Amino acid sequence: MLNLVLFGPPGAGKGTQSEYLIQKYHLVHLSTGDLLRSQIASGTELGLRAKLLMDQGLLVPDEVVIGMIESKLTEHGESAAGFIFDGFPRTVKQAEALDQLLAQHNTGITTMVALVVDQEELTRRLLIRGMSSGRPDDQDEATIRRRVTEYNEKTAPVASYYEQQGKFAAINGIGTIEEIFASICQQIELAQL
Ligand code: B4P
Repeated sequence: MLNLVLFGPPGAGKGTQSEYLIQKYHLVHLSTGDLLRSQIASGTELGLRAKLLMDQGLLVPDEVVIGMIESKLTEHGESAAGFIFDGFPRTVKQAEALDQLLAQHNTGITTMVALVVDQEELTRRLLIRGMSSGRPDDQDEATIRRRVTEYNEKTAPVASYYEQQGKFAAINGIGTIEEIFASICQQIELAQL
């Protein structure tokens, strides 16, 4: 099984690259951002609570996202060729929970690939997306800054968690989508040797 964590700050290109990776490796795409937005669109209680936090650029509580991932892993079970985790884990607690969940399915993370993009470029990308996506968290610089602060404080330590396990690679997230995709594939192939 190939289980990939795609990592990086908001707007680094995780969702964009996931679309290419699922085509090539036939992985199940698990994006906690997409799962939460679908709860919001359905008007569930979970979605309403998550929206209050997401619109402010804050992370949703660990138990909520871990619960969503747990049910998706159960749903796809052993039938999947592997999973691409996009936007998850975003805290060390989520990373520990993911290891435990995957162990229950007799598997584990193959590698984490981190997309490195500077804050100026992130802000530029998110503001451009905000003009057409209608996503409230992409609309203004203050909210984007809060998302980057959340990332630096709570999410960045997740990289060390995988580094200590020897499962971490950082690549340049600036360039064409094709160039970045090629670098990610190279890292996946190295991890599978
Ligand atoms: P996410 O949905 O995960 O969103 P993201 O970090 O904004 O996006 P991503 O990195 O995927 O960027 P994309 O490819 O779209 O999270 C949203 C919110 O949900 C969080 O703030 C949090 O509140 C909540 N949440 C989600 N998961 C959670 C968790 N595990 N725990 C707690 N809370 C959680 O790219 C962005 C833009 O850049 C696009 O417009 C794209 O076209 C452009 N782009 C991509 N690659 C490019 C390139 N190479 N060059 C130029 N532009 C590029």
